[in-house]
Amino acid sequence: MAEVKLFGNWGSPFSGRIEFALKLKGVEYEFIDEDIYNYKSPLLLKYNPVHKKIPVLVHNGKPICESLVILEYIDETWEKGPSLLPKDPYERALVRFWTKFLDEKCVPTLWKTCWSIGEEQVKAKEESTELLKILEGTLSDKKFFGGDSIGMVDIVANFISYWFIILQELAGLQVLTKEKFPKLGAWIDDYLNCNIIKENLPPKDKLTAYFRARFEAAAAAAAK
Ligand SMILES: N[C@@H](CCC(=O)N[C@@H](CS)C(=O)NCC(=O)O)C(=O)O
Repeated sequence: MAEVKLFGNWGSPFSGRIEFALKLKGVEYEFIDEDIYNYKSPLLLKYNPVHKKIPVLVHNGKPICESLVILEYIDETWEKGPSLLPKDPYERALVRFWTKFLDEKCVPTLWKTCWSIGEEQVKAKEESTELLKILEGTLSDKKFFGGDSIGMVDIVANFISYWFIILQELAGLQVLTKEKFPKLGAWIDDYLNCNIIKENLPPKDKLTAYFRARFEAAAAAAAK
């Protein structure tokens, strides 16, 4: 039987992407929870010597790194279960375009909005709003970015649906609200309501406590 291991972290949205995809496909795997910010295991460093980051999927002893690469690998390797990418080459190109947009633009800007202060935060907030407007337009009348069912873009956008909502609340921000972005708001509800997603999200209390501690540490460091 195929041996599938995921080196991840319980609270990471990047790690979550891979867990959701494996669960959607019905692939059994062993999860190795790396304490990435304190200690990186020798196996993680062996499997991802270039970036030294989670997630890493190890399939029959062979490592695959970078979540977008891993998601495509999963889709191609386990064809049973729902497809994460469409078959049509043009549609596949569009999926890659949007996942790249999410990773290169949306995730870093939304993250920065929560962790910066002053002028830097004002600018990041404005940029985040513009990026969210683009996503709102892309959703249009679709239930999911993937159409009627969850696809790779939805999974890659998971940071926005859950992690960012927790972070913006802790930061006292209201960048993404249902009033400002009704389509994204409906997408978040539908996405988080899917059983596979709901059952595999990190517990809200635990994630909130983890981020709160990081916020307090950042504030203490800034006050020094
Ligand atoms: N581009 C990577 C990003 C993964 C990533 O940022 N992982 C973080 C955890 S959320 C990590 O391992 N950080 C450890 C470090 O930066 O040393 C991907 O898509 O897989």
